[in-house]
This record gives sequence, structure tokens and C-alpha cells, in this order.
Amino acid sequence: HTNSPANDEHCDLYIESDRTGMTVQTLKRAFVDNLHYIQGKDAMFATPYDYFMALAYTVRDRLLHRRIKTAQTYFEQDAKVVYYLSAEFLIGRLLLNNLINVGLYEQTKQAMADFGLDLNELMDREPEPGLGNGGLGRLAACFLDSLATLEIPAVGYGIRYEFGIFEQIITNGWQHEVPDNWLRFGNPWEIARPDYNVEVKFGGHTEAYTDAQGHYRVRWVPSTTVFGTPYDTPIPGYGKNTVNTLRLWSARAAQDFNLQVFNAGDYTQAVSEKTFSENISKVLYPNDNTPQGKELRLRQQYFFVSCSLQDIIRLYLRRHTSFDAFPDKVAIQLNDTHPAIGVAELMRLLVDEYQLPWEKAWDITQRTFAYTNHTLLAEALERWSVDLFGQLLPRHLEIIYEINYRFLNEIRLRYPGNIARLARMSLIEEGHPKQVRMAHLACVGSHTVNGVAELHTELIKQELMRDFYEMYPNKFQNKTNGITPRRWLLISNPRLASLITETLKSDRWITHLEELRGLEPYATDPAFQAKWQQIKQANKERLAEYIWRNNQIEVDPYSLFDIQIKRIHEYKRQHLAVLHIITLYEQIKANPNIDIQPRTFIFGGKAAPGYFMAKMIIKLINSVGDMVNHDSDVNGRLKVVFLSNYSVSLGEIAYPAADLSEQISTAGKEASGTGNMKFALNGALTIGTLDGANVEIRQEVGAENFFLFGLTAQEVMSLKAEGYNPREYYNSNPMLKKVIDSLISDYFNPREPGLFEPIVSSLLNEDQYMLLADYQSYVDCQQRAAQAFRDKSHWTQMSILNVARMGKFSSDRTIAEYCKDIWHVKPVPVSLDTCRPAFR
Ligand code: HBZ
Repeated sequence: HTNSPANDEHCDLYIESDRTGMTVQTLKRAFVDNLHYIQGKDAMFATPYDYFMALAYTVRDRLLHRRIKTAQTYFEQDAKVVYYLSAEFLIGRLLLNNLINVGLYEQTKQAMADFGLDLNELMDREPEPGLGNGGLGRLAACFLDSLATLEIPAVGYGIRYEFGIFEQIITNGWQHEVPDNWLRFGNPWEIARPDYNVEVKFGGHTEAYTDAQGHYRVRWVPSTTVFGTPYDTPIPGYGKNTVNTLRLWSARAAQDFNLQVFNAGDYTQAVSEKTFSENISKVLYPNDNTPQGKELRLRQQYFFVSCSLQDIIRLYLRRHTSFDAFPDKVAIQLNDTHPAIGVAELMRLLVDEYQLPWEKAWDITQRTFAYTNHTLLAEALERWSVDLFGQLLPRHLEIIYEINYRFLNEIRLRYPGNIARLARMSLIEEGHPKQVRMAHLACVGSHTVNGVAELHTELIKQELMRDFYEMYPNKFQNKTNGITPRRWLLISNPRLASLITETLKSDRWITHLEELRGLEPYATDPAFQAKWQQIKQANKERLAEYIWRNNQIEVDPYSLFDIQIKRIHEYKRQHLAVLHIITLYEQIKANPNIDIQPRTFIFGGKAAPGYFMAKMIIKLINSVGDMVNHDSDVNGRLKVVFLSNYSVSLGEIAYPAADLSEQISTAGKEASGTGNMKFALNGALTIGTLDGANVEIRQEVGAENFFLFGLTAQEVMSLKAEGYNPREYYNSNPMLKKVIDSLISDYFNPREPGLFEPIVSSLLNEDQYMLLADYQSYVDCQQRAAQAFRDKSHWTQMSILNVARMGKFSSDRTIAEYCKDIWHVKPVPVSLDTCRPAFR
């Protein structure tokens, strides 16, 4: 009992060391204990899955010990807390992350080895929680890691989807979707807290009444109620005692059966009503950057936001008797507009439930919320039809109209007679149908609005929300995204991490990423370059094996690994990369002896199931791949691979193996990108446009270490304004014409004539994302990259300099900026040595 002060068995530190101890011996005892008493197995019957569970519970005990200390500390200090509201948290597998962050990795590896178990094999048993679509959900996960590492009191609030992002399988080149039943075998990390259940209401109508003091009031008479049950997952900081919480809400029927219906004999209807409410947290909507205006989606949003706000208020009222200090103790961040209904919900709770005057409630609301925008695509901005909204949330619609009434009055005062401006800025779009503009609600209800990269923020201010910026210039800030160096270097690329630590003679870079600068002097050192190359080679061989196992394609691990992994979207232009592949292929066909840099083109990413063009692009990649991979003229010099079911876990294998990172979106369309950062931090060079955070990555690593091509955002806008005609490029560029014609001729799809006509006609007739305008610039740039790759020493030098200069893109830096400029919160260190009574 090394943790326990003498003679105090009521102190919660008097916990048997099997649940807190950090040594190999203790871990082994705890592991056997969990195998026996939680899994109910011995070595005769235990499966690898049992071993995984026993180990996960062993780790969880150590996390919970720290979690309790953390909660006690925050409570005692009445600390200000950040609440990060997000419909998605794409956290990835947790076993290795938790072992590393809490400092248990080496001992655990040893403990497992002593039992003849391979820790890597156990780690592979963990299902990945796919509770997000892409960058937005992964950003939320990186932020949780950084918040805990910076010792900031924080809670992530979201939805415990029973089914995460679908599993993608590829058959005959097409994407098919399979449900992701990730909870099938149970989840050892989460703890259900049914004692903190909250009620959420829907539907019905509102009534006006006069209260005892003679005040006019409104009450909401809802038609249905559901419960939200919180499930808590501990989030440990790296090398700190801090363990924060990710609290995800699961929908439970308010009553298991509607007894009236039940007694009336309609048993199945009673069951189906239960099913209906529990459907709220059933499945993640698989759309990114194109919202689906479905009622169930709005239900999901309101459900988790209402649960979270009630929970936040409950916690706040444990230490306060009025709401005066609420904004000094609570900072709520809206991750895009998905939780923006929170603005109306907090107003409803304060005005209707806690009877605050409107003005006071509005002041508190505005000082509490801040909003992060993640997209400039007009079609991606959330709007809800006023009809649907009014049916589901009649009281919230009234509140939004009241907010809007007061807001429009402010505009009238500032800009008298400017009717057009009123229409542009209104929270309600007066179209058919009338719609609620969630981005306007989020902006008006927040003290701060931020973009996620410098260029993105400028475009928000000058284009997307220009009117709002003119009226409230101080409301707008930039917070360039970042990624956690723990998952995206230390864990995913252990060989490179060790070399860095060895070279810098310190592992401080793990939490102070700018210290990677210390690698610069080694960039030209031949011995260091050799080690660097060996590591990249080993990582490429690992990916090559993965490709062999999953795709049965043999790739040359010495070829240039050119990788594009991200959601499939026209604006991200995976099909521009395909046009380049066809270009190289045509060059080989025209001259089979051509001296060409061998390359492996690796793609991965999911298409939204209803996004026709995205699914066509996947088919296109696979069709072109089939032809190129089997053509004897190519003779293995080009290979095209589509990795199915791209995920966090697959990213952990792919990023460290890349030579070239494809970041080729149409300038002005990608808000930031974060995959671009993961590649560069792992020593890949970027071929990219001046879009999103590419601009800042290039600034940091140096223009000479970055392959830039394409139109700028300004040029894209001007060209569009003056009338862009893609056919001019097609008619005037013989190679481009040849490439497009190969698609028209059905060369890559001889058995399915006309297959790619939709892609061709979209490119020739509209080309919204200007692939044809950027084609030649891209092909030329790719040629420069291929040339550069042949000078191994210089390429390695550029690779080292990229890593050395990526310090800015740590999510620790991003989070430190949010803390200082938006949330006004400070670190609250946690000690494990303080003894507090376990019972009151
Ligand atoms: O957020 C992404 C941006 O496209 C990317 O540029 C940025 O780096 C990242 C983090 O800031 N946006 C998304 O990932 N968006 C979604 O996944 C999404 C999901 C559901 C929606 C809308 C968007 O309804």
C-alpha cells in the first residue's frame, strides 16, 4: 500500500495498490485479477479478446484514480471549465494512447511479455470508435488530448452513437456500406451514469400565462420526453495527473412501455414507441460538408445539447446560488453549428425554467458561447426549415424569433434604411421554404467566432460573414488548427520519435513541439539522413505489407509513396490526382521506354452514401488502377491502390509511410485540413494549393521545401466572376484532351460503356472546382516532385526540415490560444498526494 498514509482507512488513497500500482509486478497481479473476476476466465479458456479486456480494465483503474483526484481538485478550486460541444469525437483506439499518456507503456509491455502475450496483438483487438466523419471529429479528439495535457478543466459533450461511421467495403470498385456495430463486445473504457439521467422534451405547443408576480411568461407543453444517459470516458493528459471526461449521451425511452397503449392491447405499438425514442442516438449521419435536413438529425442535435446544458447547469449550481458568475465559470465552445441550438436552449432554460429577465439571460448566453466555423462551402451551411423546427421545438422557434427581432432592430439602428442588409443578416431566410440559419444564430449568440486557418478566417470576414464582421469586427478571431503530437508522432511513428528524442537528447518535444527545431542542424548530416531514410523505408514496408494483405497488390517499397487519404469530395479533387495518373500512363503508352519515377498512388476515404459523384470517383480510382496495375507496358512502375475503410487506425499506418502528401483542394474551399499536418509531421513533403493551413505549413517549412501549384483563392474567385469555361482548357491542351478523351472512350471501363460520363460532363460543362484550370500546373509540379525524389539526399534534407519546422501545428499551441483569447481559463494542476475522505 505505497499510496496510503498510515492508519486512515477512510481516505480514498487507501486503495489497494493492485488498482493504482505502476510496476510490472502489480500490473501482472491486476491483469490476472481482472481476467478472473471481470472476464471470468483463466488461461485455459481466455481468448485474445479476454486479454484485451482484462488489460483495458487494468489501465482504466489507474485512470479512474486520477479522474477522481482531478474532479476533486476542480471542485475545490471552483475552477472555470471548458465545455466542448461536438456532434462528433473521432478518438481512435484508446489502449496504447492511454498506456502512453499515463506512463504505463514499458511496464505493461513487459508484464504481457512475462505472460507470453504480445501487447501489439492485444491492441489490435480493440474496435475503433468511429464517432465522427473526418477532420471536424478528429480535431475534437486532438483538442481533448491537448486540454488534458495542458491541465485545463474540460469536458467533451457529444452523442454515444450505437453505430458509428459505416464500414466501407469495396466490391468491383464500388463502395458499399456495412453498419458499424462497434459496441457489440462491450466498451471497457466507458462508465454509464444512469444517476445523472436528464429529461429532454420534444414537440407539443406553447402557452402564455401570467405568473404570481404578474409577469407575462410562456410555458412549453411538449408532446414527448426521452431520457439521456451519460457515458463517461476518461481522457488522460500526457505525463500529467489530469484526467478529464468525454461525456457522451445515449437516448433511453422515458418509460419502457407506454402503459396506456399497452393496456389497450397494442403491445407492438408500445414497443415501437420505445424504439422510436431510442433511435435518437442510434447512428452517426455519414455526411461531411453537406448536411442532410432530416428531422432525426435535428432531434440528435437538440438531444445532446439539451442534456449537456442541463448537466452544465446542475454542476454550476452545486457551487452557486445565482447565475451571475455563470460566464466566469463556464465556457461553451460550439464545434460548428451542429450544437448551435444551444443558444436558444440556454435562453429557454434561463428565462422559462429559472425565470431570469430576457436581457440578463441574453447577456449570460452571449458571454458563455463561442462558435468555430469549419466550412466556407455555401451548401454545407446548416439551415432548418421553419416548419420542421416549429413542430419539433416550438418554444425554441419563438425564442429564435425574439432574438432575431431584437437583432434586426440593432441592425436598423446601425444601418438605417438598409433593407437588403436586414434580409442578408436575418436569422431567418425568407425563401421557400423559410429556413433558420444556424450559422447566424451561432454568431449572434456568441462572444467570439473563429475560423480554423488564417486564410479561412480572412474569407469568413471578407466573404462568408462580411456583414457580421463589419458590425462586430472584434468578434472574429483566427485559431489555426493543430494535431496532437502524441497520437500523430509518438504513437504512430515510434521509430522516428525515438530518433528525435535520441538526437535532441530530450523528449520535451512531445509537449513542446517547437523544440523539433533542434533537428535543423542535422538536416544535411549524412549519418543522420541515413537513419532518417531507414525509418521511412521501414514504415513504407509496413504499409506495403498492409496493402498486400488487404488488396493483394504488390507494391515496390522503394517507389515514391504518393498518398491522398481524406473524405472523398469533389472540392478535395481526388479526381485531379486521377487525371495526373492517366497522364503518366499515357506517357508510358506513347513511349514504353520512358524514364519515369516509379510511384505508388495510395488513396483512402469514405464517400457519403448519398453522394453520387463521390462514389463515382472511388469507382474511377479503382478502374484506372485495375488497368494501370496490370498493363505490361507499365511493368510495375506505377501502382494505384485504394485502401478500403479509411480510419484513424489506418491513418496511423499510412501517414508515417508517405513520401508525398496530396493536399490539392481548390483554393478557398478547404477550411484548414489537418491530414496535411499529420503527413508533414511524419516527414512527407506536400504537393498542394494555397488553401487552408497549407498556406501556413508552407510559410513554416519554407517555400523551397513545399511543392506549390494552382490558382490562389483570389484567382479562383476572379476567374469564376469573369466566366470560367473549362472547355477552353480542354481544347487548348492536347495532353489534357487526351486524358479526358480516354475517359470518354471507355478505355478504363470497356465492359461498362458510358460509366464515367457523369464525371466527364461535370468537368467539361461546369467544373465547379476548376480541375481543368489547375491541371497543367499540377502535372508540372508533380514532375518537379518526381525529379526531386531522385536526389535522395536532398529529398531527405527537405523531409527533415519539414519535421523540424512543424512545431506550430501542435494542437497544444492551438488550445493554448483558445484558452488565452477565447475561454480565459488557466491550468489547474492535479496532485495524487492529497488525501480526502471517501465518504461524507
Ligand atoms: O473540419 C473539416 C474541414 O473540411 C477541414 O478543412 C478542417 O480541417 C476540419 C477541422 O477544422 N470539416 C469537417 O470535417 N466537417 C464534417 O465532418 C461535417 C460533418 C457533419 C456535417 C457537416 C460537416 O453536417
